[in-house]
Amino acid sequence: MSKKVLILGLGYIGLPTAAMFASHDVDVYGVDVNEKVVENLQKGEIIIEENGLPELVREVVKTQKLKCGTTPIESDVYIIAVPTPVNEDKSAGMDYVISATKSIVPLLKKGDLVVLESTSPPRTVLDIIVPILKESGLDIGKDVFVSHSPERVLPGQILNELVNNDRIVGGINEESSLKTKELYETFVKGQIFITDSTTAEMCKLMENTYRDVNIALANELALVCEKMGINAFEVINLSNKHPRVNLHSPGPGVGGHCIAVDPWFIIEKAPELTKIMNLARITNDNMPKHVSSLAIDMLDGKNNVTVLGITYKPDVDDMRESPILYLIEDLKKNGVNVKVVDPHTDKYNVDIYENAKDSDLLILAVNHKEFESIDYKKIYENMSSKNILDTRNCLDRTSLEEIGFNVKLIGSGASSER
Ligand code: SAJ
Repeated sequence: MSKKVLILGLGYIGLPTAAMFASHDVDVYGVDVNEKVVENLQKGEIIIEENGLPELVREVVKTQKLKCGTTPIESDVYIIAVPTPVNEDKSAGMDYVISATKSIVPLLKKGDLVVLESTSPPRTVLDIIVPILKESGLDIGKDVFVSHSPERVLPGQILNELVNNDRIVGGINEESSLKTKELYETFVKGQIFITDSTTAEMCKLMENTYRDVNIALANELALVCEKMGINAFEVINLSNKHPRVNLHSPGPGVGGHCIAVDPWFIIEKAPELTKIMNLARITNDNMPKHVSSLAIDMLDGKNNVTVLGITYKPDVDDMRESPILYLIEDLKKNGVNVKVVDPHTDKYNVDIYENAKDSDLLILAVNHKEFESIDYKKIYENMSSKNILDTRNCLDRTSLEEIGFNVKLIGSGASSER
């Protein structure tokens, strides 16, 4: 493609997208307000962990297909991939989207395409983006084309999913959609489906809400199974043998920048109509507190805990909205001493055996691959009390009990010591 592409926001989505276009022979200019991100990138270095991304970025910076800076320059295509956080009052934080859009207004010319990738409440393109772009004096829809094409990639699998996932494109008119489809055909091998911008916005939100509500259902089941003295994971495994059932997994809560956030963007638009979504959010947000109370029961008056994993899910370095942060906060509030081990973070990349020493309880909070090779016999010898709480159903209970541990699995009946 001969068109130049400018990407605003070089984070978890913007940077891989920029690198992907650049590796397909497109001239890409990345913009980020964070000078450190830009300085590093100019040297071909990145500060986020994502499979295959460092190599790809190094290559496209070297070939000069990807350049970057802190302010936008004239381009043909502008892709907005800035964060849309949720505010304290659960409303969508649209400030970054607004300032990114404003920053390109003086640069717009006839024939340009503007694509919003950031996950946004329904009608953002129509009610926020288009009115700002109109300040350019150009005819939006005729001179300048506008679409929403939400990112749908799974952190940890971003490069693969950017190429292979199906993609939704929602333009403000057909021409906008077609131009956006053509843009992403540069690297997307999945199907590209065309719709209007508000439908595209709602699709993205519903995908993550579907997952949130289903995880809440699994978490609720876990609480019931704990009460009934049966194992929720066994119930789920057997129930999922039904051809039309796909129960999700209970856990210590829902983290990350997407699933724990996106349902609020729908709820905000129709609070009176979104009771299930709202309740799912509350159920999932309560899980860290529940895990904390299970831990406190197991501690039985003792107070040294070692938490394994602090990121929001396995094998990523992202701690945003991680439920484990809330778990730790609640434990500390209850006077518990907490040590954390997490090989994916700089701060907690510490020796597991050293940090489990004198501990009264080990909480397996995130099932990182690195934890699969833990020598529990070695840990057992140095712990003060021999308790393990598994929040992910990833430990072999029988072999731990053979070593002598008292094991408790979230969503199941009593621990080994009945
Ligand atoms: N989790 C559970 N139980 C489950 C599944 C997940 O407790 O059965 C927890 C995880 O531990 C984690 C959280 O939910 O804390 C979310 O993890 P995830 O792997 O389900 O999803 P994300 O947030 O990493 O990525 C999601 C993806 N959306 C869907 O799968 C519908 C991804 O495709 C989106 O692009 C991304 O959100 C996004 O950016 O919106």
